[in-house]
Amino acid sequence: MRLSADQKRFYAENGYLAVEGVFPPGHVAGLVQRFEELCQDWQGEAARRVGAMQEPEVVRGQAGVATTDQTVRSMSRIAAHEPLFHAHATDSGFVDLVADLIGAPISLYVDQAMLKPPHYGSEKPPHQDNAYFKIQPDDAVITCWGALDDATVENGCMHYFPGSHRWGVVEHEKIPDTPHLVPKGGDLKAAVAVPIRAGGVIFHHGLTLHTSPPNRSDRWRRAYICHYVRSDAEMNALRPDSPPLLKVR
Ligand SMILES: O=C(O)CCC(=O)C(=O)O
Repeated sequence: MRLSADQKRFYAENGYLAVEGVFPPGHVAGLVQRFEELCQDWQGEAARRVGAMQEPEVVRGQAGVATTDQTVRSMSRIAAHEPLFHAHATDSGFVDLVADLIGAPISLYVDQAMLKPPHYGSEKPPHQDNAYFKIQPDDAVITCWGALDDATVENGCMHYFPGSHRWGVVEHEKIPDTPHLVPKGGDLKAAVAVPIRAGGVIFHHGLTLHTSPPNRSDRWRRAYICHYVRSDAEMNALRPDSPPLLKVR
């Protein structure tokens, strides 16, 4: 599969592009099963290696439920430890689509899972990824948001601010007592919901503002997210002692 001229134009104009059916159902089922195993043993060694974190409100005792396998919120740097996720991040058909949008050579900058549990999945406040990554040029970084469940408005699908990748880096401020950065001021009501089925991927530019609402439904909304960078870019937030990035093309 390669992207059409229309798809590339849509990405250039809007700063995001949803592509259905990038990964087959068997691949998605394998990732979901492994996430379920990691969540079941969320305090175990394998889950610790991939930085399994619980929903903050549940941890703070504000949700009225205990921390369980049903309240795990996120994991990070999974491809380095888990073969199925490594296979996803390096899949050549998938990387072809990334190359269509940012060119090559390409490395995996970082990968993460955002697992919005039923009922307790929290909002992801609006932000630009490159406000964190500080990669130059800005268009050398792309986020590939892989849906592992059908993502809908009800279970907290991604929402984008079309064209915001042309606004430059918007000044962000920290939400007190959280790791989140959010834009200072601005009209944040203009976001467009982008539902997508399991197996689809949403590609977004490093400067596109995005957010996702809470999951109040009784279904999971799990995503495996790969952030790629063109290997010749300047990576200003990488620590000097960071391990070498995984080259994917
Ligand atoms: O999965 C979400 O709800 C947020 C994901 C996100 O912020 C990202 O992919 O950069």
